[in-house]
Amino acid sequence: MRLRLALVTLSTVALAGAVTYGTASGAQAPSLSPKQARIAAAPDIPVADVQAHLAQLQGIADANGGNRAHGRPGFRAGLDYVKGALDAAGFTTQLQEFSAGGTGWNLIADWPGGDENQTMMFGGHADSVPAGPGINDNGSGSAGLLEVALTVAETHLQPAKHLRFAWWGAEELGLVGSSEYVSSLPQTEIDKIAGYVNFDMIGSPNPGYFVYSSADQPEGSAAFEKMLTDDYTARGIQTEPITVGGRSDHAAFADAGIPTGGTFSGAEEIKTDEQAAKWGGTAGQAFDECYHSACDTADNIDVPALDANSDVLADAVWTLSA
Ligand code: DPN
Ligand code: CA
Ligand code: ZN
Repeated sequence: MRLRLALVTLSTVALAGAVTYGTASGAQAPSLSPKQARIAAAPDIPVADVQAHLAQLQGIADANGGNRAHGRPGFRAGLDYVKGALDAAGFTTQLQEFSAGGTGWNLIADWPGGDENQTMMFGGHADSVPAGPGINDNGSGSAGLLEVALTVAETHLQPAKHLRFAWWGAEELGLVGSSEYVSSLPQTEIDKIAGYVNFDMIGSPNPGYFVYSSADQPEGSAAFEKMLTDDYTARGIQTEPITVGGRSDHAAFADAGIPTGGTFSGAEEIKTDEQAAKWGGTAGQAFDECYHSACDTADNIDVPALDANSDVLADAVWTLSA
């Protein structure tokens, strides 16, 4: 990990050097567009590190009856894996307990520092459905968030805003954990949250690249939509806006008047011919044929999609907390 980050730093320095001074041989340096330069500011997350977390979550499901569902032992075991890694890295973590036909927990992780009156939050749900291990839904978002949080720690990021990550419980029961969290906050705390960006299903095996639309959201969300969309564009990936509405954990934040955004690689919907033309994959097939099924296992992941989406997640954290 240390070696990997040293390399990231070196390549960033080399890139920055190339912009200013050209290469050592005196050849004309490739010039970076402002967007490309901004991407270079956030670390490239090695997808193998995200996959390693997914392998852990798969093993935890295997050892706990095949799932990580609310009210089942695999849920808490998966959350404890995430918490243990964050605690070791220097995050301040809390488990928020709630009950919903069984005990559930949210995991909240604060990165010390930054202006707490302007707190940027990033999160996704940590529970699976009872039918399977939930590796794409939502091991993918959980693992991407974890690896980006660990990279914040490794790089000793000192953002201007305060950074808070969240792994929600009982999303699959109807957004229970994230709703509990938002309703537990007094208005004075709500007012300190500058925004919330959600990552739910970011490695779909027949992927699409969707950015949460700001069309039906409060003022401020449009900036997140633009930041995320521009980031994919700079990577050569076309996106589509999507109205997620009440289908994921940003909803309680949006309802409380907090700007929200997110990315999504598709669930049970069918990929159209037009979408397959721009994204590859198989038209006429679901973005995730194993959605909410026993086959949502470690191999139910498109690795390039998980990689791009994890890198966009990192860039969102770096850019929106700056
Ligand atoms: N909320 C997701 C689930 O856990 O089933 C599905 C989903 C995510 C749908 C994002 C739309 C957008
Ligand atoms: Ca990467
Ligand atoms: Zn789900």
